[in-house]
Amino acid sequence: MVVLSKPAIEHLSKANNCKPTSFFNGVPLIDLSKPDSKNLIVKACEEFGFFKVVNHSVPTEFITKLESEAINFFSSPLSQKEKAGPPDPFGYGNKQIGPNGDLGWVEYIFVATDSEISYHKFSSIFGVNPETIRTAVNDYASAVKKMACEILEMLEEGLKIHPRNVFSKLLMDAKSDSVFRLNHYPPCPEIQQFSDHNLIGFGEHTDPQIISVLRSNNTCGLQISLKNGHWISVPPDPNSFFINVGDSLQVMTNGRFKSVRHRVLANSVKSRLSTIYFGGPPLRGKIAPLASLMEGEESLYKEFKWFEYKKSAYKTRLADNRLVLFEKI
Ligand code: GA4
Repeated sequence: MVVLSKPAIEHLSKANNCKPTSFFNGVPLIDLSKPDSKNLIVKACEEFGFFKVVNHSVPTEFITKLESEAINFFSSPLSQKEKAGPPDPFGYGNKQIGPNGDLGWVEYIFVATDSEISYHKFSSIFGVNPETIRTAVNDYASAVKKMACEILEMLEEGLKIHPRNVFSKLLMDAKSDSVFRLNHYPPCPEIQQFSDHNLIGFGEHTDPQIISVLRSNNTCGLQISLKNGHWISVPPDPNSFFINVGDSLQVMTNGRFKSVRHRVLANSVKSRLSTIYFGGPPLRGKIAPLASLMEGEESLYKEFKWFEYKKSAYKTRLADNRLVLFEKI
């Protein structure tokens, strides 16, 4: 059994009035092999900032390998996992999310992909022989990044943006600040005693980057917030990927796309494992509404460099609206 370290469950956040809801069956489903997907992706980004993709190019063996390495790591003794923490921001984290006091019923590994920092961090997280998990993360992350770029290129076509590749080139840049996390939500039997609320696994937030790609095992928990503020439960699907619009894409589309607010609820019986690739721009990458999307419109946001937004994000709490500081008044 996996034991999470302190703080105790009483100190973790609860989501009120959210008895396990039935699944929402309206999550847009995009078949990447179909010619009309570019328009459906645009529609999904406008309506939900969220969609599910099937017929993707990520090899199943990369997914299974990473999942088995993650299970191995999370089932090791807490004392051993703790040697790899705390996350600063990279490393092993347990209940504490970010530097500003956010807590959740989750343990995780957070790493940079494809970089020197990542090499050193893997060695300190996974001890003397970090190569197997490092290879599993890098193979998986490269395949997912390729898919994320294909999706961004479809979006560019759907939006009729010039010049093309304006989003995907930020992720393809050798200095792209893309990061990766493996989240493990152990079952929490105590929550069966709560009558009118759920325990928060990962609190509500939006992702600061351009696009995030999530895959999970078959355990439920992920919820997204609709435009009207209602939370809906996303049916898990280990064979598909879920795509989130991030804050930076919201800015580049001048608010036409909205970054999706999402959260994860803890499960009383089953363990949930998810892997998320966050596709970000290079630190000095410029984030501003694209001129070709603004014909006749005023820009809603101040122009900024990604490192400025990231620095500001790390001063916020998870649930904060981080973009308000960058809105034009
Ligand atoms: C939310 C999305 C990603 O998980 C993340 C998170 C980051 C962290 O866990 O270190 C942050 C959070 C996320 C946004 C606000 C700050 C930073 C925790 C936090 C309180 C890795 C990211 O990029 O931003």
